[in-house]
Amino acid sequence: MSKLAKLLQRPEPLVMGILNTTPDSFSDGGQFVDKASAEARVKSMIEAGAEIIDIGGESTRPGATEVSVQQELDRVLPMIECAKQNDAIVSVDTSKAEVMQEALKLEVDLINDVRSFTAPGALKVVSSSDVHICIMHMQGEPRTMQQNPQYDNVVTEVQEALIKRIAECEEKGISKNRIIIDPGFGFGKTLEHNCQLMKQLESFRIIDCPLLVGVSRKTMIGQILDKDIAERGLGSVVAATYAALNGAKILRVHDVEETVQAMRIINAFQ
Ligand code: 7PJ
Repeated sequence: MSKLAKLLQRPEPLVMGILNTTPDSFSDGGQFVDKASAEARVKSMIEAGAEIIDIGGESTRPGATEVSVQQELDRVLPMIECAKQNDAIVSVDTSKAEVMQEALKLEVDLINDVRSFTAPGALKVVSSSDVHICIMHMQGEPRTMQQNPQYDNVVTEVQEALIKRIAECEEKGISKNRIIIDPGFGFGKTLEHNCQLMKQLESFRIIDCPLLVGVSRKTMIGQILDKDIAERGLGSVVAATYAALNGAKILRVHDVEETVQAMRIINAFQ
């Protein structure tokens, strides 16, 4: 059994620390682009208790510029090596089959694709390995997804889409025990949709795959609190804690230290 599979059997949620190596990512864009500071960031997240490091080289922010395969590889591969050397479980946040392929050569543990492996060749690359994958729900595509998101029932529609995607992955030979699911907070969803999903997070249990939740510093936190990105830390930790108490197994966060503390507190009570 893989290291990640073992950890997912544990009752306590896992904290996934975010490392963006992009100059234009919405929250920490530009802060970690040079190798030394990115390495320092990886180390400090691990010290703070992050068990997974999620490494991304392409911003999915609406309006973000596209990056080439080579650019993304140049950003991501050195950081994978760094996180590996520091004994982290490594996740790569990418949609490109070529990047997935190279990351797999470095024995990453998880491929996290906000586009759910819909790019040419992506599903094939992961199906011919035994890596874990995270499939995320998104309505539309990053550039335009926030223009006019619409659902009759956001919770059932997101669940149905995830169930359908799991079946498609299984058809390609990816067994369900390799799949992690994510409702995709903020990806083609209004504040109302995001709140509905959070309110009914428990109901994702019926899908029977580990649930990943990423709300860290997102617009929804800013909308509820009327705060800019730099001031969304506390709200993000509370939202992650709510998610953990309602079935989330992996929390994708920027504020690792604070989230780990929150998890220690709730674990002590359970
Ligand atoms: C998510 C992600 C998320 C997963 C991003 C941001 C935007 N991957 N990648 N789930 N968000 N699985 O960090 O706000 O919610 S990029």
